[in-house]
Amino acid sequence: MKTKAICSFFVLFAIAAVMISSTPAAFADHAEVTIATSEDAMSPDCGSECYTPSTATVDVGGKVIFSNPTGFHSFTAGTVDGFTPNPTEEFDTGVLEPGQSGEWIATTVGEVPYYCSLHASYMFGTIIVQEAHADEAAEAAEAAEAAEAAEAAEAAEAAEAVLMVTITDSVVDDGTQVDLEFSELHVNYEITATQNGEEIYKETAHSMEMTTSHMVDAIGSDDSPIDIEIVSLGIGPPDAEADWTGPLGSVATSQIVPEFGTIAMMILAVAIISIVAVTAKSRVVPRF
Ligand SMILES: [Cu+2]
Repeated sequence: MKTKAICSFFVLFAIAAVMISSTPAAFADHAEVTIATSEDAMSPDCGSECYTPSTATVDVGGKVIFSNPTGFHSFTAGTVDGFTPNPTEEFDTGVLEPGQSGEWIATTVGEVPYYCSLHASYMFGTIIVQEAHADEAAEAAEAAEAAEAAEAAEAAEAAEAVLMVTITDSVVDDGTQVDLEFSELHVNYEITATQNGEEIYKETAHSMEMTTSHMVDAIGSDDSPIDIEIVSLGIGPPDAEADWTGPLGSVATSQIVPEFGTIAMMILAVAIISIVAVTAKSRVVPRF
């Protein structure tokens, strides 16, 4: 019963969402537009809105209705040069009596100015004829552009991906177990252990999981700590080097000293290196 109620709520929600999302498209259409003469258009008092709206938009193939509720006016396509009317003949309703109307089907994209033949000195309007669904096309283009921008931002973010490694160690028998925890899966990396300026361990590895371990055959001491360095080679399957992504370069270094005991000691979680910063080896790393 409860499930049913929840389901019907979601159905209602979905219907509402569809209605909301389809509404702008419906408003964006200009299949038909009505232009009316203003009530006070018998004198220049009507100002810029002698025809209402004075600028109307219609799709190619759309219908313009010329409405004349009061007074005597015409809708005559053309311009007026001083006192000389220049009709262009797209349409001319002739003088309409109060309550009469006319109509015109737009056929060509463009702007059609018009005037009233009785009040040519002050009564003007413009009809903008546009491709059908021009608004929707513009909207779609805008949406596509936004999507593209989001994608680019995502790509940029991926390029700046951060790879972090936590190095933990513990003394096991007469060696040191170095545990690594990566912030990403499938990290290809090189691990190097150095003691007394001597490289005692070096391996290139791939971490199938977030965590992985290495056994170093030495124990660090105050006098001769072990330095661990992890260098990222890229993230991806081990046999597809060309597709590797992510940060390259030194990701983390740490120094293993024994006085904190043999139990796991979190030494370091450091280094944030973007692809660009391959020179990250010179990065300052906190030492313990
Ligand atoms: Cu008029």
